[in-house]
Amino acid sequence: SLKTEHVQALAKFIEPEQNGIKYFGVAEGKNVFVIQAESVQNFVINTKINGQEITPNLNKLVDNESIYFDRYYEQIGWGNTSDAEFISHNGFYASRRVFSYKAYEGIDFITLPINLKDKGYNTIAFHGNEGDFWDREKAYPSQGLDEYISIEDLEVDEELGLGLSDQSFFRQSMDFIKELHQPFYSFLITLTSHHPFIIPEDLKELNVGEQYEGTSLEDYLQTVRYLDTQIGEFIQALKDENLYDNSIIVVYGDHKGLDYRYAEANEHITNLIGREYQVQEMYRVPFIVHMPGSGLKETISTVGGQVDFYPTMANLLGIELRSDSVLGKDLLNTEKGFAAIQNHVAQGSFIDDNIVFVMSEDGIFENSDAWDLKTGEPLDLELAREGYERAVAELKLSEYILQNNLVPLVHEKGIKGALEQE
Ligand code: GP9
Repeated sequence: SLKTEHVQALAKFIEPEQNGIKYFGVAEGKNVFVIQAESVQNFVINTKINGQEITPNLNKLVDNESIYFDRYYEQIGWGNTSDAEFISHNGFYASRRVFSYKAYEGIDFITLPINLKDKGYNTIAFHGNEGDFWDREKAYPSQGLDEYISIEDLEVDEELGLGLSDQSFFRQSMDFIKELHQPFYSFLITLTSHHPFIIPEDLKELNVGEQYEGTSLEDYLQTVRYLDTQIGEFIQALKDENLYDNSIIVVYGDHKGLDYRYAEANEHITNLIGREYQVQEMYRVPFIVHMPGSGLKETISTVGGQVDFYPTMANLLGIELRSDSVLGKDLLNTEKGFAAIQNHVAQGSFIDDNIVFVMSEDGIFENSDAWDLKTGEPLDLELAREGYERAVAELKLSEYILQNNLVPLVHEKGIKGALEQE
């Protein structure tokens, strides 16, 4: 049966229960700010253009009492930004049929915000676009996000790109935040750095130099820099409101901004970063957990993806989560890295600590490509077979669990236990 097939496929990949959890509860009881940063890719971190840092504020975060995951990958499907939210909060993959909030409407979830509510947190989400975009308004209550402040609740005093400017967005969000009962979980989805990356001249802070002037890379970097400035100001506002010391600030990129298959952008990014801009770099987004007062500063280079957000955050926030109740892993306590990459056409692409594998669009393994993660050299496809099988198994299993409304049972019994009982 399909179920037996899932259980068998999974048994091959499931990792043993961990003993001794590193960093468990180090951020317990703190207010949590999660900033889902529109289109922010990892290559901007600690990179300079024409002598200037692209993201001085994010660089400062990385450098100061943060855990920085520098091999972290987007795993979105059709639902772009909203899938990034879904995967991160649930520890399951995006639907392959339609955006996840729609595909999985009406089922029972257990999410990071729900766990935090059980610990007495208030939960709230903010976004400077229409409330019903991506069905967020409808989906958020079952995701454990009790309050949702969208553009209808804010004063539209400065429009940029798809909606309210990030500057106005962060400033107005603070008016709500300072009234919240603590502790709280506050999820902020930014917008200005959305494709096609257009902001007025007077908001452009970078002088990219002749080489990049007027290119799509310049457009992209100007909006990323703009967002970086707003994040810097938001952190300053947290300090001014005496919220900084008892909070953690988490930033991650939702998905790529510039496609590596776009020759012009590829050439410019390759020049900028000094190595070839390829598929692995395109999917790579930053994940930074800044914990003031923790004394912790670490870069974790285990390969992971957005599906790992929930178990990793649960660990830091002192939430007991069975390691076999989600498809993600706690990246602070995982030896072997793995990230299944969703793409719209064929399942099976993945990145692990050694291999980048991109499944051919025709769905035929033999027509696919594999490279060495570190050197970029082509690899014998057979080396990628096990990872490919794991990626397919995880994605199918995720869909099976969600479609059959098994999340609560899976949290109670573990994936294997739940499927055996079902
Ligand atoms: C829309 C915003 C951007 O509200 O989240 O969506 P995207 O097109 O990136 O999915």
